[in-house]
Amino acid sequence: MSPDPVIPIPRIAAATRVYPGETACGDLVAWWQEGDATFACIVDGLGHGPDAHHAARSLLALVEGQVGLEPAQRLATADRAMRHTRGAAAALVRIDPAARTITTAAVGNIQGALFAARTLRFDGMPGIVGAGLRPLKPLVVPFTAADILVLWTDGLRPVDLEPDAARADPERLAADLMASHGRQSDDCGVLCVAFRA
Ligand SMILES: [Mn+2]
Repeated sequence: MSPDPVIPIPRIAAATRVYPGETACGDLVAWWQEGDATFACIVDGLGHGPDAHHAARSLLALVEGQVGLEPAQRLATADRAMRHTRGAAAALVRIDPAARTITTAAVGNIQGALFAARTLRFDGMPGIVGAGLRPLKPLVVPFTAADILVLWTDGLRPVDLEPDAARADPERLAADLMASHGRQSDDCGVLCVAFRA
């Protein structure tokens, strides 16, 4: 079987929801392009409210500012720069469409899964970004255009997807997962990546 010559284009969408009664959300998401690679990050500032939001904002600014470095290196740098914040759980992924690989690094109570022919789940390594990390082990995962990547904070119950979910529009999927899996007891965040052109 020859590889599909069409380079998949990541399509990303996310949903966040603030803890009832708070105005600042501690769960944040971001994604951006660096050359041919797409980066995506989901972060859960510890607790909720303005201090959680501040920690999450700090992490996003730090990881976006380290062009050329691997996801694991970026989280390690963020860890050292965030000691004055209350800290955060986070997952940072780099998607390389031509190589069809996802490089992930995750710390703390963040979960991710690549829903593929065989679902691959990855949890955050124990720890908190900002509280001192042990060396992070990056994970490189191959993907196909039919797969879907979902990252979520502990504001959502564990996500499982039907095989045909990959056909869904990621925006719709993120909104549906928020509605079906989001807890009322925390900030919530979910990020979905589809690869079908
Ligand atoms: Mn949380």
